[in-house]
Amino acid sequence: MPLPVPVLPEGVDPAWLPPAAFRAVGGRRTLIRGSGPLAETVHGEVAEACLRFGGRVVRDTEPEGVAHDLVLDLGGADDPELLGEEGFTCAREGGTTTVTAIGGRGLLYGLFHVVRLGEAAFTGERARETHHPALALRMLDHWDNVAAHPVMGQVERGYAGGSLFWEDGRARRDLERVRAYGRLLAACGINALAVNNVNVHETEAHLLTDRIGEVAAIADVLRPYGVRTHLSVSFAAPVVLGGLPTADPLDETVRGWWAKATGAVYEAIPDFGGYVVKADSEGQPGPFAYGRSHADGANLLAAALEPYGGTVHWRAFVYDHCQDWRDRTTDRARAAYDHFVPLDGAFAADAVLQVKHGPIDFQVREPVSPLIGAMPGTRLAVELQVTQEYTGQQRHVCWLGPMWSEVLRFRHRPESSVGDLARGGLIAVSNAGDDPFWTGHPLAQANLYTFGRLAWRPDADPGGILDEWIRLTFGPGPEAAGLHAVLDGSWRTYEKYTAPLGVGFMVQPGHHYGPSVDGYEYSPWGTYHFADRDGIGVDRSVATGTGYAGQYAKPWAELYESPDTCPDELLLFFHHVSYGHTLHSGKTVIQHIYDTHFEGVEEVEEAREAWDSLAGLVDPVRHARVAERYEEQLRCAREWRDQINSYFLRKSGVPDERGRRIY
Ligand code: GCW
Repeated sequence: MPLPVPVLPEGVDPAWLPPAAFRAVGGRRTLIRGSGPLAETVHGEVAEACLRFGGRVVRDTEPEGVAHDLVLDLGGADDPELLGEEGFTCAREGGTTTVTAIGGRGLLYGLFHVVRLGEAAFTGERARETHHPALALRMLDHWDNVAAHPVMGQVERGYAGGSLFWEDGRARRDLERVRAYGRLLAACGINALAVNNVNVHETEAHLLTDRIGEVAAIADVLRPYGVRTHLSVSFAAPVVLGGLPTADPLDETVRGWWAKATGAVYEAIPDFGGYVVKADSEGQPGPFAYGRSHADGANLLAAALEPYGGTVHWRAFVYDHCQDWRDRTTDRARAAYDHFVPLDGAFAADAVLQVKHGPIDFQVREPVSPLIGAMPGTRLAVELQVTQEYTGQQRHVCWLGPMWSEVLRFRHRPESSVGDLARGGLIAVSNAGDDPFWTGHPLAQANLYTFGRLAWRPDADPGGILDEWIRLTFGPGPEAAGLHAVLDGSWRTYEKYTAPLGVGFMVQPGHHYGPSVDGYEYSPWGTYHFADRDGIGVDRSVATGTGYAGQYAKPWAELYESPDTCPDELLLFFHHVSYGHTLHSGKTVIQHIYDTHFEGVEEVEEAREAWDSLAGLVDPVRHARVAERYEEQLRCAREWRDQINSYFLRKSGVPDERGRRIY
C-alpha cells in the first residue's frame, strides 16, 4: 500500500516541500518497480503529486508499448556495491528519466533528486550520473526535554517553540507532524535523529527503560523516511534506573545491566541507531567518578550495542567549567584534545567520538578543533550547531552554510579534509520545534536544509545548496536573486556586529542572547577575552601562552603561533595584542572594531530593505514573520554596536579615526 503523504496541521509551513515543488513529477507518467516499505513511501509521494498535477503512476509492469516519463527502479541497478543502501543513479534517454537504486533509501533520495531538478529532469538527454552520500551517518541531535526544564525550557537552546516529539510530559499521541518532519529530513538527506537532550534529566533517563515504548512510537513514523532513531542516555543509568550501587564501566553487574537494557531497546526498536552520551561534562555523570577513562565508558556502551549493530556517540565536549579567570594556564580550548588524544586507538569499533567543530562552543568564529586532526585511530563524528545559540537565536538572519563549508574543507594535513575525517558522520544540533515555520525564523530553515546537503557532500558548494533551497521553498520566480543576497552574506554580517576577531562570547550570561562584553569575563566557564586598557585577546601561543596553538599539525601550528602570520579573523583567539596592533588588513585592532560594528549594522539595514522589496513576491505570512524578525535583528545589532564600541572606546581611550558618534 502506498504510504500517504503526511497532512500538515492547519497553518504549518511546508518548508522546502511545498506541493508546487512536485509539479514536474506530478504531471507525468511514472513507473515504480520494486517492493519494500520505502518503495511505498515513494509511491505515496508520486501518487499525491499526480493527483494534484494530473499525471499517472503505476507499479511494476504495464502492457508493452506504454511509454513512461519517469521510471523509479528499486533493485534494477547493475552496480550494487557502488550504490550501497543509499545511492542511486539518474539518467535520461529516449524521453524517459530513469532512477535506479539498490536500497529503499536510495530510491527515496533519487525521487527527491528528481524533485530538486524539476522540469530539467525531463528535458533533453542526461548522461547517467551516480549519487551516493560521502558520509554514512547524517544525524540531528535534538536537545529536547520531555518535561520542560525550569531554566532551559522544553528545548535546550531551542528557538522554535516546544518540542516536535514531546508534549504534556509524554510522546505526542498525534505524530503526524513528526512524520512530516521525517519527510523534510529525507528530502535533504538526513538519516538519523536523537530524540532527547544530551543533558539527560531524571524524567528523560526513563526513556531508556520503562518509557522506551514512546521512543518506539516515534521511530515507527520516522522509519518510512529512512531516518533511524537514537537516544541520549545517562551514564549513571545503572544507578538511577537500575538501583545498582555503581555505574563503574568495568564492573560486571554494570556491564550486564547495560546488555540487558539494550536488548530490551532492540526488542522495541529493531533498527535502533544507538546511544548519545555527554559524560563528565557540565555536571553530567561519567567514568571519571570511578577513576576510569572515557574510552572505558564509551566501550562499555559499544559492547552493549555491538550485537545489534548499534553505535555509541560519545561526546568530546569535556572541559573544566569551574575555572578561575586568574588562572591563565587552564585553557578551555585545549581541553578536548588533552582529554582524548591520549586515548586514540583505545575506542571500540562501534564507538564514535563526537567532536564539536571548534574547540570552545559554536561561536560565530573559531578555528577548527585540532582534535579532529589528531585521532587517526578513532572513528570521529563532527558536530555542528544548526540551532543558533550564539548566532542570533533565530531572531537574526545568519545562514551558516559558508562557515560549515570552511570547516569541512579545512585540512589539518594536506591528505584529508575535515569532511574526509568525519568517518563517523556529520551531526548537528537541530533548530526545529513546533513553531508553524519549524525554525522560528522562516529563513533559518535554510540552515537545516544546508546541513543535510553538506552532510551528503561535505565539499558541495554552499551557494548552490542555498539556491536549491530557495527554488524548492519559494519556487523559480524572480525573487530568487533577492533571497540569495539576503542570506548569502548574513554570517559575515553577524560576525561584524558581535564579538570581534575570533575572541568569542561577550553575550549575556545564561540565555546567550544580546551583548554583554564582560558577561562571562569573571565567571567559571573559561570563556575570557582579557580586555584591559592596553589590549585584548587570549595568548594561546606555545612561546608565551597556553600552548594551544601547538595542538595543530604544521603548517597551522606555526601559522597560528605568531600574530604576524595568524589570520586576522582569528587573531584574538590566539593572541593578546594591543589596540594599536596593525592587522593584515592595514587597520589597527581598535579601528577594525569600530569599522566592523558600524558596517555590520549598515548591512542589516540593507538586508532588511532587500527583504522589504520582496513584499508581494513571497507568501505574505512568511514575509510578515521575517519582517518582524528584522526589526528585532536591527535593534539588537545596534545594541551590539553601541555596547562594543563604547566599551572599547572607554578601555582604550583611542577615538574613532572617522569621528563617528559612539553611543
Ligand atoms: O553550547 C553549550 C550549551 C549547553 C549545551 C552544551 C553541550 C546541551 O550552552 O546548553 O548543553 O553546550 O553541547 O552539551
